[in-house]
Amino acid sequence: MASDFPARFREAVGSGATLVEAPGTRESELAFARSVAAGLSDDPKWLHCRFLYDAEGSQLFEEITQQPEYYPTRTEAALLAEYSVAIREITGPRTLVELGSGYSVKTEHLLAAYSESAERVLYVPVDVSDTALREASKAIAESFADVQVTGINGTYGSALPVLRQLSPQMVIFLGSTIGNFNEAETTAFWRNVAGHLPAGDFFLLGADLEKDVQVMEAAYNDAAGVTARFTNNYFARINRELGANIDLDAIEHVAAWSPERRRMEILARFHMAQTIYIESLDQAFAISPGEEILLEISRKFRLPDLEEELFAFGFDVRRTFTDQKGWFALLLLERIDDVVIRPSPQLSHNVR
Ligand code: AVJ
Repeated sequence: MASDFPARFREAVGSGATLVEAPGTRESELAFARSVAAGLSDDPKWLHCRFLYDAEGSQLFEEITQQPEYYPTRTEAALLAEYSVAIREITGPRTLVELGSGYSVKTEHLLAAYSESAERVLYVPVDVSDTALREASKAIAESFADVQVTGINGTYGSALPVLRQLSPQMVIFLGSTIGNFNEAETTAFWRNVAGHLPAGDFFLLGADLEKDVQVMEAAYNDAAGVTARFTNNYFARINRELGANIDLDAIEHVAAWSPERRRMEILARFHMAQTIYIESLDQAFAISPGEEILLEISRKFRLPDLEEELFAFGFDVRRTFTDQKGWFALLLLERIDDVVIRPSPQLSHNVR
């Protein structure tokens, strides 16, 4: 029963377990098929970006982060290396909860800073991949004797009901994954987090900032073609898991900046007609030559707008860390009490 999860999690932390599975984590066999069918029935067509990250896709994404054009990961890692101690000095000792932790590589800077000043640090990584969680907790146990890892295998949402019991804490959400959410999803996300995070707790957000269009577009069109393979893998996965027979050579990877929506859009353009047949649903979808399917968005942010939006959801910016070029930002946010209404410096210097 879903309501038992906070109690189960409390027991797991108490007994030092490395991993708890949140309810509903195992997807039904049909979930992928239904999601693909929903997107391909729409006009224009789209596909849920979540399904880009199967074992194959997650590995390709790791490879993307190592490409010279893909600046976000290394810029954020450098900020964490430089400012983790400053962040800990502001928040004081705390439990660290990380949404979408993956292999927790960048987080090691924070774990080092927080375990330096406390006898014991609890780290709660949250991820849908249990393999990544297991490998991360093993690596952390080897490097940090004073860090207890109790991970949650589940979606971001599944972790929210346990936040109340983890206070004082800092929730970490890195990589500008927030940019994957459209406006409606972003609103739902911040509402949900704000509703579960007690006042006085902190939230560390990694956000990719607007910059030269050429720089942003190059990051999603690397010369080695890894991002193109990442796009291709979505359709290879449809073939593998849904019994389709898509000609992968018919697909061209397209990644372009949308000035209206201020986001990168990653699409697959088909230059030949295709039929995508989904076995389990016995449904077929026709793709016309030239048709494009939207796979992923990556919104880029302007700091004053982002700070204003966060304030409206009950998050006050305590400090913003950016690199010299101003390409990426780490925002250290404090959850403030809803009933306290006070003038916001962000809002006032934002009125231009
Ligand atoms: C993992 C969502 C942060 O938007 O930059 C990178 C995904 N897709 N290249 C991003 C991605 C293609 C990435 N995030």
